[in-house]
Amino acid sequence: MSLTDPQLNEFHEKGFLFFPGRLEAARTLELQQALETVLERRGPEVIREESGGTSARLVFGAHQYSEPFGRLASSPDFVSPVGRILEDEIYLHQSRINPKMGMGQGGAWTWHQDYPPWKTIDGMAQPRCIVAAVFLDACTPVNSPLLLIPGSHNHGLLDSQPMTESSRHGYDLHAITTTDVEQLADEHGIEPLIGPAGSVALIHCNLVHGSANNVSPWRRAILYLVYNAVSNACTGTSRPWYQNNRDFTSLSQVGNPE
Ligand SMILES: O=C(O)CCC(=O)C(=O)O
Repeated sequence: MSLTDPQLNEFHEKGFLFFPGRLEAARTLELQQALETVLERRGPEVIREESGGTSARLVFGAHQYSEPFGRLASSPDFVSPVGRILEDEIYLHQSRINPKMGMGQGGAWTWHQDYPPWKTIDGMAQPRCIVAAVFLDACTPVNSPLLLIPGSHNHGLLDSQPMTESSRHGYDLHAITTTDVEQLADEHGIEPLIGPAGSVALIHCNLVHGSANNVSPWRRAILYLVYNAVSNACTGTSRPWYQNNRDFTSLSQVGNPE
């Protein structure tokens, strides 16, 4: 997947690019099958929903213990466009899957930017980081698609409050203020990411986003691959491997695993 100059301009203007149905059907199916095993996983890398019950809210690090996810994460399909946007060698800072189970089990995500915990906890100096969102299920208007505020990344790092309950559960979500959300949404609008399983979005780490809880009967799983520029490698060491990968080897040197 190589990017054209107009796509590059669109990324800088909107803070994301969306490629509906980007992965081949066979690869999407392989990931969906691998997801079933990943969701069985027990361990600190699996963060449960705060509402109680057993549903996973996030499963970190699948690229390390599930071969199809590992192969995808170092695929040139991601390494090439992300490297072009960041104009640098890149490595994978983190991967996480949000299965967003149906019937209200998959909880809401308040409006936030992804960068604050990486900056404040992991020591990521600059927001030179791109999140590749890979749809493992179809995202429709009814199963709580990811909502983005286009152009919000150009407002820089916004004031935010760490949500203590989330921190306790290992995921440090920094909620931005209602005033900022209202102003940004009035200025730029809100776009839902809707598309079939296998769709891919490349998202700037300062883009404001969120989602409602999934009251539909259908799961809405998305894999998030977080790529950082090698020259921006994190200096913090407090978080474990599955949240702050310390291997900064450039993915272009890992070779083509396809
Ligand atoms: O998948 C979602 O609904 C939201 C997830 C999210 O915002 C995140 O992981 O930062």
